Amino acid sequence: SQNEGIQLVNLDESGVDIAFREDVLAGLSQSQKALPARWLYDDAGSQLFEDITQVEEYYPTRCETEILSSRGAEFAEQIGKGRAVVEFGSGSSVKTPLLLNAIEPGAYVPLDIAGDFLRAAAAELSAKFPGLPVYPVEADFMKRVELPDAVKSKPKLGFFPGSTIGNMVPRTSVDLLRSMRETLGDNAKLLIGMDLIKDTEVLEAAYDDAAGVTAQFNLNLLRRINRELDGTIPVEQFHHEARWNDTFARIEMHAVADADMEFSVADRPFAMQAGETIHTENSHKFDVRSSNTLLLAGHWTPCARWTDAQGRFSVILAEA
Ligand code: AVI
Repeated sequence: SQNEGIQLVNLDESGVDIAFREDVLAGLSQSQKALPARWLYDDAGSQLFEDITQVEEYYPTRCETEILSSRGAEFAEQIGKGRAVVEFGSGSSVKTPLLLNAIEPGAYVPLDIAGDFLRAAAAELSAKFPGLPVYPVEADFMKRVELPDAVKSKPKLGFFPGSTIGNMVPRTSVDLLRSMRETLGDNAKLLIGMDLIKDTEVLEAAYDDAAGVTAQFNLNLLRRINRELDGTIPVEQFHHEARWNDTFARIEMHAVADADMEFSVADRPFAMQAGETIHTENSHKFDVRSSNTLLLAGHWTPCARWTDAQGRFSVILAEA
């Protein structure tokens, strides 16, 4: 029931994001209340996520960076030179130069929904790699994207780091992988980060750090609802919880109500009982078989994989 697609912003006459209001009202009306994780990333949420990547317990960014910086020679050998690197949801990625340094690409095509941000990041990257043609494309990459003519004849390498695929339920991630396959065409390769299943304590700590940064990230969504949708959610009566769901192999973030309560959002009344939760995010974790199965279902054949020294995170190369 979670809508995980990316949409262009559509505001009503009073400046309210219509999709946000619809998702929140629908999500709070379910028996298990749930909100699509994409709404976690307003300005404050995006900054809090950047902060999360720096906390000790949150290993994925550190481990993936270790792989990308130490395996350059192997990437070069497996991927080859001259490919147009198409990065999905490039954002402000600091990981991109690590890959580009290793493989001598023929062009770089960052794809992102946030146009201004995208162009600024593309300009910064152009400055670091003079001579590399950079073609930013503002697009929703959940669907097939028409790439610029200048890269059409080049073989492509899709790049999707960060285990962002893990934030989607399998049905959505399979659709995304198939769209990527269509966007990138025949002879394409895909380099994708996928976080690994590990001890529950390590996973839960990564999503519930001692400094409370992830808690703030989670509860910021409730504050955003109050601010943007005229809500009266008593945020101080919620706490953050990170739960391992072993059936679905995922960490779930929940905002747990500490007391019985009533509140309203956009003039609609809601009630929660103490202990009831709002489910705000999934972060799926993989092992070799499940990641291979997902890629194959998405029309990609895995051909190489790398993990960090502690075996916590994987970067997988697949071919069309
Ligand atoms: C963006 N994404 C890959 C993060 C993750 O690890 O699932 C989001 C996140 N949520 C809490 N901490 C980090």
